[in-house]
Amino acid sequence: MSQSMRRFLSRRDFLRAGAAGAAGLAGAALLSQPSIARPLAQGPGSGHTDHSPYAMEHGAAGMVGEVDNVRNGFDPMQMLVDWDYGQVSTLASGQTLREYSIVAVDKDIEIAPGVFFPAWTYNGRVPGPTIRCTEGDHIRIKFVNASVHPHTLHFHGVHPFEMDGVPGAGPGEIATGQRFTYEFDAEPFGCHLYHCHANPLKRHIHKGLYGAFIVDPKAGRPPAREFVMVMNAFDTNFDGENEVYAVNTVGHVYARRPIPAQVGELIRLYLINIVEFDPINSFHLHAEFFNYYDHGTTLEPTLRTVDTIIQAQAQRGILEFRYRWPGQYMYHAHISEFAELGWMGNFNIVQPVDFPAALAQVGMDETWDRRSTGGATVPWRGEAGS
Ligand SMILES: [Cu+2]
Repeated sequence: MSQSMRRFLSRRDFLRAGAAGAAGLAGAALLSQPSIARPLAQGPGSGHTDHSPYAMEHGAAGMVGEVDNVRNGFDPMQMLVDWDYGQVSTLASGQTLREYSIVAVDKDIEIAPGVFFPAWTYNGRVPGPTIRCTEGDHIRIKFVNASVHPHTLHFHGVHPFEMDGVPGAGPGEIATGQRFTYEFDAEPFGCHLYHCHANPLKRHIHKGLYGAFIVDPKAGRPPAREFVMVMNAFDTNFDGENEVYAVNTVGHVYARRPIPAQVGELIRLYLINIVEFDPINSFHLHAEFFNYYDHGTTLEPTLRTVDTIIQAQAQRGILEFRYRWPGQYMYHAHISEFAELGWMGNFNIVQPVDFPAALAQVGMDETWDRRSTGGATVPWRGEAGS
């Protein structure tokens, strides 16, 4: 039995391990990796500085230990803002060309402290790179399959049949060691995704082969602090149910490392649901309401002034909101079990003067700040002060 096999835990074990589900997750981590175990959140004055107010107040939502981002090769804090613009050049026609490289590789990743998952990945990370471009750009993705299974790249967007990345279309499934270049013009603008479409589809998706595909409108969107959040989940024992739920893979990561933002500024989330096995996921924001753009394909909200939305599998959209007062505001799936099993986080809303400290608290710096506020491929050309 491999080391990661021994660490597999059933959903029932997670829930049984503690009275509260999240305590169960912590308990599971405790059992699986005692060397990193330490007590659950002990409240203010305990000497622990990395627990969110939620953990301190409720005493149950923290997880024990830390996921090793270096070993994983990716950090969910960075994933919020690390847009991949590709290699940019201009075609003879004047059209912008963006060239991307995606390699499918099999890799064990740590999805909660001490809990490992034998993932299939794009570029060694789950989710794969966040591909970002402008409506009308020509997109060229050089795909190499270095995994032991056949895979594809299927984009949600408009493209010719042979670029659809499904069995029977164009090259169909790309075998181990083979390569194919997908190319098409990026449309429509919106918050989209890509994923593997090899058979069996459910398996290829839940193993980790998916990523965000953001197409900016030609006239841009109003300036905002932007984050990409891919809601995902992991079936660690392959029983057809998920044991860990998350945004950007690591359970409860943003509860432990609250996402910094400033009072009054526009916050824009590109939210995507790629959870398998559970038909519905949701997002609930605390203490504020947001406007929602379903699929991101409109410039006017499709829902106004809501604090909860649901997304079916592969559904996605854009959320926009501002916080009026400083504080640590929670957001989570309003499916309580998902929240307890990892899908819960916090924004750390601070005054501008306190922002550098809020960044430092989660190990981020001005580069992260610039990526979060300057991610768009085109400047906003509309009215100011939206
Ligand atoms: Cu696949």
